[in-house]
Amino acid sequence: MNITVKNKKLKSWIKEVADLCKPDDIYVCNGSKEEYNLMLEKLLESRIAIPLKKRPGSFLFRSDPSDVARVENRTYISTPLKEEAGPMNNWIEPSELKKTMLDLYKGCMKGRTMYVIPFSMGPVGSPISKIGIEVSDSPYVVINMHIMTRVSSRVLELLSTDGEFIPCLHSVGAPLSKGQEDSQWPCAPIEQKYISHFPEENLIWSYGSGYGGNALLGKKCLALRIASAMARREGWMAEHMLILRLTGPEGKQYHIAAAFPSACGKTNLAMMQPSIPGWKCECIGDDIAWMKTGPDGRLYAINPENGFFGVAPGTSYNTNPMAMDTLNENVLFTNCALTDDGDVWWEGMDGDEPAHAIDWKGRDWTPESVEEAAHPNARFTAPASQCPVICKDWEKPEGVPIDIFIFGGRRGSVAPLVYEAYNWDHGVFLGSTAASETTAANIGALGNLRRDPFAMKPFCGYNMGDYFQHWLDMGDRLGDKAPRIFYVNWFRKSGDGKFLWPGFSDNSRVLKWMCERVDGKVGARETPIGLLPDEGDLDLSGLDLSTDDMREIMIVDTDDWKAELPDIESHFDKFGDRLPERLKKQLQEFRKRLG
Ligand code: GTP
Ligand code: SPV
Ligand code: MN
Repeated sequence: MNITVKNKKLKSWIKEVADLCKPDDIYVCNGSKEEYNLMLEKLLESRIAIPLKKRPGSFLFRSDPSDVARVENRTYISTPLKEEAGPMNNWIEPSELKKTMLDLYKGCMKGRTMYVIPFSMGPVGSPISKIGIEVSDSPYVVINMHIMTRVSSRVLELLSTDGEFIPCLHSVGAPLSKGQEDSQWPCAPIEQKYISHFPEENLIWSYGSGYGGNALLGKKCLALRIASAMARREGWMAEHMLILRLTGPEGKQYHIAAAFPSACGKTNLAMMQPSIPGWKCECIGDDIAWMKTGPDGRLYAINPENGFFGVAPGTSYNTNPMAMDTLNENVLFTNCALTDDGDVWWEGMDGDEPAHAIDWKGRDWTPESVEEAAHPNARFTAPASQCPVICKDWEKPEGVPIDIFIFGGRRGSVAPLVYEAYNWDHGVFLGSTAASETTAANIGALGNLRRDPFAMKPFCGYNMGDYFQHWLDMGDRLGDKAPRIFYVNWFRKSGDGKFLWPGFSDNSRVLKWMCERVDGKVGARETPIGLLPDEGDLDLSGLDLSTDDMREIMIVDTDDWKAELPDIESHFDKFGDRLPERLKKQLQEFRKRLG
């Protein structure tokens, strides 16, 4: 081990894990640039990292084809009682799960170095921040954690001898015997993968995957699943939300937090540059928001992350120019294609397709190839500080006051572009019944419509029925200072399968309407699902959109919504007596409004 650890709990945990996993070495990380470069050198030497000539300090990685996204069916919330994990989580009783996993962890780091990664979610030392220590046998995880979280020796100093931290144990689950050559992307087969959470102990155990949220444990595991359970106990919120600051023509600021499911538009909206004159948008975070009530009784949000782990395909100067400008240097790319001139490429990037590239599986690719060049869940890991529109206040420990909450999802039909909740309870009803088509961010079927309440289905660390109640309780506490709640769908399609709404920078038109609603400048018309913009209130100036298309985007078809009722009912039924009465009432009222 390269340094002496002072924290007692950490010291004994490191020993315990080392005795169990049997690594060849132990290295405690300090978060320095030298350390980052050292890891990269190792990864370059073993040809796991591919340097990109066109982007200084940037590298491409190719994962194993079996390890390309989160694995929701192998993700567990392990509480003593199944009831505490609730109907939307996988559950195994803690002692049973630990027994299974301890068997897997036995000797799992043989032939590898065990890295101890001290990190802070939120600025180091801020009262809202949480300290985690990830132990991992993957140098790829170390460099990604360097970007996505604040890895620093200052974290260990803060912990001192008796400070508390959240232990996050990670192994790729691929021990090496003496002389055995390592594979390009070590990982374990799917049936041995476990992404486990023990919320009552603030403990995370991950085994068998090296990809994204399965392995970068500060993100979904700590900042959402464990943090959501802490937040409920302590009266705050941990949400799968982007945070942005919108400034209107008169200089008034609005802070918006939006929850869309994975690969449904958070990064894009977070960095969006308004197409309407006079409006300015700055990014505070693109994936996770932690929110607490401030001294003035309003809700304040921080982004606990330090970087973006964003979906690459579809990212272009046309759709998300600020993301493109974030990716010029110091970026880690995973499962993108490699061009002949040493750059990355993915479907939907600007310009012509390359005539030849190496696909994410390392094979020759041409435009005639049947398969995609980049995996649909190919991602970039980039420092948030590199985003040209990162808000100057993005690291403010007290956060920013939220004016507007947006829920949404990806639906080719039924849900219109935008509507506003009648009140907080109705907003919670909209969040709790949100439905979205599944994406490549999880290994599983694509394009299946499912209920993904508050975009938290894969990320809520306790019974989702209690989570609904927590939202209602927060509303009660915030009273008239509660943010206004809206619902959006950027993804409605025409009969011929094309997106009706231009989206991206034109989503600013929808945000503008929301701000004008907040300021009481515009009215709205009542419909069974909520309040829709009055004719002419949505700013469509300069937009090339036919009246027919616009009408179709806004249609609220009562029959379509009536047809949703049985599914909403069976969704709610799953929660039994954990479903708040106030949501039952909302459903009754919805049914009544539908007639
Ligand atoms: P996670 O990182 O998985 O949590 O996802 P995210 O919510 O940040 O998703 P992201 O912004 O990366 O969007 C994923 C996909 O949605 C990309 O293919 C985008 O091009 C597409 N997308 C985002 N915004 C819009 C939009 O306004 N209209 C349309 N049609 N597509 C969009
Ligand atoms: C998501 O799937 O919502 C992500 C990517 O943000 S991952 O970090 O892999 O969870
Ligand atoms: Mn996400």
